[in-house]
This record gives sequence, structure tokens and C-alpha cells, in this order.
Amino acid sequence: MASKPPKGDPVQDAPQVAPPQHAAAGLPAIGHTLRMSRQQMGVRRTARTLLKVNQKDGFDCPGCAWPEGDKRHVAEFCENGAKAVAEEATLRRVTPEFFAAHPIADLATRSGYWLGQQGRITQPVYAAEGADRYEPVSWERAFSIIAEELTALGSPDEAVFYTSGRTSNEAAFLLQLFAREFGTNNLPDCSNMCHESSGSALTETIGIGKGSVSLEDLHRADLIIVAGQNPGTNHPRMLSALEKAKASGARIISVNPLPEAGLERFKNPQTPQGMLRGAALTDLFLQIRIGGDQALFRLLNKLVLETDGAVDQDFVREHTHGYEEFAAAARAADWDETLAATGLERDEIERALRMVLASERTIVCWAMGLTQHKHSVPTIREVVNFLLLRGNIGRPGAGVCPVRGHSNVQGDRTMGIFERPAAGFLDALDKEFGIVSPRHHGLDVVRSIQALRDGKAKVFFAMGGNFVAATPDTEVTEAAVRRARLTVHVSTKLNRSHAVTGTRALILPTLGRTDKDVQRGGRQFVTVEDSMGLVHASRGNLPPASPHLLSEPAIVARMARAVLGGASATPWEDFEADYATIRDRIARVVPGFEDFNARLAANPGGFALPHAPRDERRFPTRTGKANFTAAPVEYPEVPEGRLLLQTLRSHDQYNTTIYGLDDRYRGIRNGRRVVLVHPEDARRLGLADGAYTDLVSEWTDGTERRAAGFRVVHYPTARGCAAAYYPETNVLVPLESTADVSNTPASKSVIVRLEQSPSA
Ligand SMILES: Nc1nc2c(c(=O)[nH]1)N[C@H]1C(S)=C(S)[C@@H](COP(=O)(O)OP(=O)(O)OC[C@H]3O[C@@H](n4cnc5c(=O)[nH]c(N)nc54)[C@H](O)[C@@H]3O)O[C@H]1N2
Ligand SMILES: Nc1nc2c(c(=O)[nH]1)N[C@H]1C(S)=C(S)[C@@H](COP(=O)(O)OP(=O)(O)OC[C@H]3O[C@@H](n4cnc5c(=O)[nH]c(N)nc54)[C@H](O)[C@@H]3O)O[C@H]1N2
Ligand SMILES: [Mo]
Repeated sequence: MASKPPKGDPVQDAPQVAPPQHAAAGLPAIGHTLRMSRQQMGVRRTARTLLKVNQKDGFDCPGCAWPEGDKRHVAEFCENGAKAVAEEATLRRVTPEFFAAHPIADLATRSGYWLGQQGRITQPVYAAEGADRYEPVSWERAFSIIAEELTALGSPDEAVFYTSGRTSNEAAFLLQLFAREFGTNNLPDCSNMCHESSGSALTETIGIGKGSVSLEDLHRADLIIVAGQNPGTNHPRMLSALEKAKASGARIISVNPLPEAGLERFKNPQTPQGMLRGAALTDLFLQIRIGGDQALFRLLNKLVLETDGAVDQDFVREHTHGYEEFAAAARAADWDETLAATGLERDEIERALRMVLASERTIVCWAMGLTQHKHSVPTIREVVNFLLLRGNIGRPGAGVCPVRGHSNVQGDRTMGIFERPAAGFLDALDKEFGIVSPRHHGLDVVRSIQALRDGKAKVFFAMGGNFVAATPDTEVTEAAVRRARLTVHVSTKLNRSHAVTGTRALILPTLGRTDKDVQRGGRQFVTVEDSMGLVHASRGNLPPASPHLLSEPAIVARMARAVLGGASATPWEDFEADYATIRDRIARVVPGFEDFNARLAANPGGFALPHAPRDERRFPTRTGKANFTAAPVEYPEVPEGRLLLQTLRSHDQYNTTIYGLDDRYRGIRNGRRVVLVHPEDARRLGLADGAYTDLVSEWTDGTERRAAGFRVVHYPTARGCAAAYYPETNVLVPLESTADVSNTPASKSVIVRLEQSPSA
């Protein structure tokens, strides 16, 4: 299997390389923001939208899920948030004429960047069986096509309803209600590929799959460990929080195979002094080998255990379970094995230990660098062990901080978008709506692809996202999706998934965060939940991209009426007319949302959901305590002559949405097909800087996958490791290569060999 750069669009992937930078944000970031925004939106619209981002009366930034904090700046956004806004609020339009001029086969030759640049989709379109292109279709006809296909299924479990993380609480609640009334728990979501490992590990150990810290906790911490995360690009507003923590004396350890500019130094654009010099953030950089984190935390735990008075005995006795077994496993940790697994030096780990012991309040933040490995769940459990040992959960300035990606990915889960819902949630849903939800588990992302591949799933519906580009094993996945009877995409913009169609295919264009949403019941707002469990309202203020768009809640409500008809007693029409009526139901079904509408009215800045470990040191686990765990230490073993490849984000992308071809902080310009390799490894493998190579992944069943034509960049990553951008490298990730327990694709540990391009 092989993938080549797309031909047939004018995007020239011709990477140029300069040395990586050592600081993030500052003036270049502002210039960049304004330039990109003006290109997409013009001057007036730029001002009108950017001033409303993350304000109490404005819309929630469609970028990341970092919280807003209570004192907001006039311009509460970052460079990459502004790009996300510009991408959505663009003045460019995809019209029926566009679809007439571009058959599906033509769309399939275009790059993701080109597709995104065409603008907002303006009308529902349909590709009938055998048609070579999409044509305009009425909303009514679109819903009747969905109804035809769904009601023709042999079982409701032959349908799959995917959700990406921008969907509002209201739309997510309706979608899961519809799926369960229809009769399936097949509700995979982007979380399955993202923080599922965090959710699995945290639910088991502390009883709730969410982070336990607030922004104030970060500001108050003594020590913040940032592991497997690149906030300078992916959560830029987090840098302000780190800066503030440092100003009050916190220390920061970064654990990463790459020296990421944002973590080195932050030039805060909100302060004059920050713009000039910036603040150094990282006190200790542990340049770890990919996948070495469990070994690192295990050894730190051993060293803490061996230090007199370092363990918080009272906390351990009162609040935890499984200590003895864990302590025995930790004491067996071995220095040499840890140094080999992590690639670190002994004195680096000893320095880290001194900082750990000096801290009374420790927070560990993490993202995809910890969640997308085979052994991600035991790795995150080991982080929990580490925090429990010194009582760092449920105390101000301390705790777990999995930093979420999509702006409402956490809220969608809270609303019941989950293929393995808790029985209690379904009981409450059934009682409220007089339905009988299925109790057997549904399909997650990887299992949905397998079901499509095997002909067991026949209708694929996506509430946002870009399924075929975000998922692993691109060629296998695309072939699987093409087998569907019907594919439906609710989307704002064009992407690769629209070019990979089932027998019949629909694109349903929808309002985004920035668009004004007016329904029969008047102007509506929606709500979202950020990475720290704060729920707040989001109101778009721009005239919608086209008069033919429907909101996400309206699309689900109309689909439900078309599919369920008289069999449903749910007031779908009322839900569409007035979202407050949806919130009234959420209030009665989802714990923590009691008096939802009233609390929103009383708290314009939002309100916090309850979190038992954080609020009362109560751990709703099976044992009723916080659980220590004692899994064997794992780390990837890489055969001779191979490298361990991580697939990550550049500075100019939002997941599969490509804003531009630069990765400024890493010194890459005008191209994305690059592979970052340590100069020594490159030399050993005979790869000159600037040489072109194919990436060939090797999987345990003997199969190989190839991504062709990558420019080698000598780069200071950890030894034995490599990095290249997603989604271009998803073709290399075998569908079966997933994390134990969470089933998240292991897209940060792909064994590859680099082969001279035949074409070069
Ligand atoms: N601008 C922008 N913002 C975004 C996104 C975007 O694409 N663009 N995506 C959003 C989403 S959905 C998400 S989930 C987040 C993603 O946010 P991140 O997790 O920061 O995203 P990645 O680019 O995948 O970066 C992974 C980081 O982990 C490091 N890493 C890789 N492997 C390992 C390892 O084994 N150990 C350790 N310690 N580190 C490792 C990498 O070097 C890199 O710094 O960002 C969200 N915000
Ligand atoms: N190899 C590799 N693969 C990965 C990752 C990785 O690090 N490496 N990361 C994984 C992660 S963390 C994630 S979260 C997934 C992301 O997977 P997805 O969430 O599926 O992908 P996105 O690229 O975020 O989706 C972008 C599309 O969403 C649509 N969209 C944008 N805004 C809206 C809206 O308001 N409403 C609707 N209905 N549609 C909208 C647009 O059409 C846009 O093209 O990818 C995963 N895949
Ligand atoms: Mo994500």
C-alpha cells in the first residue's frame, strides 16, 4: 500500500527549512493572525469576529478546549484561535456551481488544504447511486433519503453516528437521544482517537474521566509537569497560565522528545514586557524517547517511595486502595532499564526528583504524546500513582490535567456521546423520554471502520469532523467507507471525507460557532464545556454563510422526525424551535446540570460541573477509593535500523484542516511532507539533510504501508525517534495498532524504516 502527494491542485509542497525557534507568540504571531484573518474575512469582519471570541456575550472559540478564566482581555484569543475563526468565518463559498464543475473523482485528487480553501458550503447536496457528482437537494428530500436507508437496515446496529468535538451540548444531546431511540449505541467520536486513554485510566483510578484542576489551581501550583503536549501551537492560551504560575514561583518540567518553542519561552502579546523579552517557561527539559513516560514515572515513584517522609501517608491510608501492590512493583523499577527506555541521563532524573520532592502542589498536564501509544492507559495510570503518592489530588494547586483538544469534545461525552454509556445514564434517559435504550455496547471509531469493512455497518453519519482523514490506515478506511450504502456528512467546510462516498452520499451544510442562529423561538445560543469542566454559553454574531443552512440541533431534530415519525413521543419540533427546552431535559438527565437554564442566566461566565475527587476528595470508583495500580512497565522496542515515528500537528493546521503550509516554530516553511530525524540517526541511516525518502511502516503481521516522498530534516528530536505530520502519515498507522483498553489508534508509536524514494 502506498500514498503519494495529491496531484492536480496548485498547492506545491516544497518544504524549506530554517533552524527551529526558541520562543512562541510575540509580534510575528500577531502579524500572522491579522494577515490570515484579512485574507479570509476582510477587515470589517475580522474586527467584528475577533473581538467576540471568548467574551461572555460572544462565541466560544472553535479552536481548543482551554478555559477562558474570569478576567477576560479585550482580545481573548490566540493566533491559532484566530485562524480557526477565520477558517469558519471566511467569505469564500462552495456553491452548487462548484459541485457541478468538480466531479467527486476530481475532489478526490485535491489536497485537504485546497478543499478547505474553497470556503463554506452553502446548500445541501446529494450524490445518487452511480452519479459522478453532487447535486443540490432539498432538505426534505435529504431527510427522506436518510429515513429510507435507516429504516431499510436489518438492525439499528448497522448504522454508525460519528461526532467530532465542535458539536454543542444541545446538538450532542439530541444526537445521542435520536441514536438510542432508533436503537443503537453506535456513537463513536473523535475522543476515541484523542483522550480515550485518559478517560479509561482516570475513570478506573479516580472515578471520573475528567481533569481535576481549574485555572486557579495552575496559577497556584509549585510544580507543573507538561508531558506529551505542545501548547505553543495547540493550546496557546495555556502559555499565559504557565507564565502566571511561574510569576508566582512555580517550576515547570517539560517531558517531550522535541524541544517545543512554546514551552521554552513565551512572548505574551497581552503585555508590553512579554512582547519584548518573553518569559522562560521550562526549568527542566526531559527529552524523552517516544513511549518512555511510563518507565520515567515508575522510577520517580520508586525514588519517592525510598525518600523518608516523601509519601503522604495520611492521604494514602484514608483515600487510596492498592498501595502495597503498587509499592512492590515500583520498588522493583530498575535504573538501567529506565535509562534505556527513556533515553535520559541519571542526573536529569535526579534533578526532576528534587523538584518533585520540593513541591507541595504538583500538577501533571498531558495530551496526545501520552494518549496515543499501545501502553497509554498504564502510562496515565502511572501518572495517577505519582500524584496519589504525595496526595496531589483534591488539594488546591494540584491534580491531573488532561488537556482536551476540540472545543467541546468533553461536553459531547458528558451529553452521552459514548459507545459504552453507563447504565445510570441510560436509565435516566429512558425515564425522561419514555424510551428503552439498548444496553449492549456500540462501536468505537476503530470498530466502526472494521464493521464498515466487513459489511456489518451500512449507514455512516458524521456530525462534523473528517472521518477518513482523521482515522488510521487511510487506504483500508477509505475502502471500508466506500462500502457503505449511505454516507452523510454534516459539515461547515469541504474535506477529504466528502470525496470518499458510499453508494449514496449527502453533504448537509450547517451553522458554525460564529454564525447567528435564529429559530422559530427567536435567537438561540448553545453551550459548551471546556477542558476544566466549566459550562458556558456560546452565541454567534455573524449572518450565516448562506440562507440555506440549518443548525446542528435542527438537522438532528428533522432527521429524527423523518426517521422515527409517529413512533417517537419526543417533542423534536419544540427542541428545534427553542434550545432552552433541550437544556430543560439535559437538566433532568445529566447529573450536575440541575437548573441548567437558570444557572446560565445567573452566571454569564459559566458554571463548574461537580468533580468529586477535586471538590471533596471523594473517589467514586469500584473500591470507593482512589486506586493505585501496578501494571508491568512497557515501552516500544524498535528493531535495528528502524525509527519510532510520531504523527503530530504543525503550527498551521487544526487536525485535518490545513490553514497553511508553514510550521513556523519548527522552522519548516512551504511544505508538509517532511520527516524530522536526529542528525546522528540520519547519518547512521545514510540520510542527508534535504534528501527525499519514503516512510515504510512495519506491522507485526508482516504487512507494510508506505507514504512516499518526504524531505528529511535533521532536527534535534530524541534519538531513535522521528516525527511527521498527520493526516499525511495516517496511511502508515495499522488499523489494528491501538492502545490496550482504550482502543485509541497508536499514532504516536509507528515503527518505520526510511527508504530512498525511487522517484528521487
Ligand atoms: N492550532 C491547533 N490547535 C489544536 C489542534 C490543532 O490541530 N491545531 N488540535 C486540537 C486537538 S483535537 C488536540 S487532541 C490537541 C492536541 O494537542 P497536542 O497533544 O499538543 O498535539 P500533537 O501535535 O499531537 O503533539 C503531541 C506532543 O507530544 C509529544 N510527544 C509525542 N510522543 C511522545 C511521547 O511518547 N512522550 C512524550 N512525553 N511526548 C510525546 C510531541 O513531541 C508533541 O509535542 O490540540 C487541540 N488544539
Ligand atoms: N495520525 C494521527 N491521527 C490522528 C491524530 C494524531 O495525532 N495523529 N489525532 C486524533 C485526534 S486527537 C482527533 S481529535 C481527531 C480529529 O478528528 P475530526 O474531529 O474528525 O477531524 P477535524 O479535522 O477536526 O474535522 C474538521 C472538519 O470538521 C468540520 N467542521 C468544523 N466545524 C464544524 C462545526 O461547527 N460543525 C460541523 N458539523 N462540522 C464542522 C469541517 O467540515 C472540517 O473539515 O484526529 C485524530 N487522528
Ligand atoms: Mo483531539
